Amino acid sequence: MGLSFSKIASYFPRKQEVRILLLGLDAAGKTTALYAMKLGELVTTIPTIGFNVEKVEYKNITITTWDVGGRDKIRPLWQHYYQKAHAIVFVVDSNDRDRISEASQELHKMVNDDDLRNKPVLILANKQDLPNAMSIDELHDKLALNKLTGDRKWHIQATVATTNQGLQEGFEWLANASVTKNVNILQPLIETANDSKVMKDDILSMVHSINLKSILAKLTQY
Ligand code: G3D
Ligand code: MG
Repeated sequence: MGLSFSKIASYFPRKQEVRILLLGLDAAGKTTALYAMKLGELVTTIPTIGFNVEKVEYKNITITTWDVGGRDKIRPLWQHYYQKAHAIVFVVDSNDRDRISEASQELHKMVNDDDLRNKPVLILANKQDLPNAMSIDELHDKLALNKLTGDRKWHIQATVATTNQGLQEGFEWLANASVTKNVNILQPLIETANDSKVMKDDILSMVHSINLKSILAKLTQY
């Protein structure tokens, strides 16, 4: 079943800012998923520090994506996005048995981060069209999803991003999970577009000075 972004937008309450992080190892299918959803313009920012952030905005919804894994030095830069996120989508290449444990480690590092605690997590078990793809049951095991406990809402959804299958179901779940009870998620964001431009300029200028400490100090202000 296909999914259009206007449909995704209709799942969420109007006028409420919704920020979704779409993360996963490289080649999991994140960019493909964003295109499959027929989003607006995909904007890539901050390429100079090897931290490629792709972002799409549609009405009140922003989806931001980057590749996770390796490169511990740039992790602190993610924190800003973590703090502001309402929900997380973690994309897994179901066919990549060699890197499934790395994907699992990244997933758990992410969900255990204080800034993401209790935010809903949708796991997209992507590339289900490939004959050797791991099943949902196998992924449940390999990704140690039984460790996602507590108040957190999570869901694993089989997808084929290239043919836009499963994305609608996944995002429907996410929208439902995002609009009930959790006060953080319902809290409207006060930030303006101007704020994010100031932040971007700040990051770029800090990056040019290549001083990770000052970057960290500055990021905590947002
Ligand atoms: P990323 O943004 O997470 O790094 P991409 O991943 O979206 O760039 O996808 C990486 C490769 O996986 C792409 O192939 C893409 O076409 C493919 N891919 C994404 N989703 C699926 C899927 O559901 N099934 C299959 N079979 N392939 C998928 P290329 O060849 O362009 O590198
Ligand atoms: Mg990509």
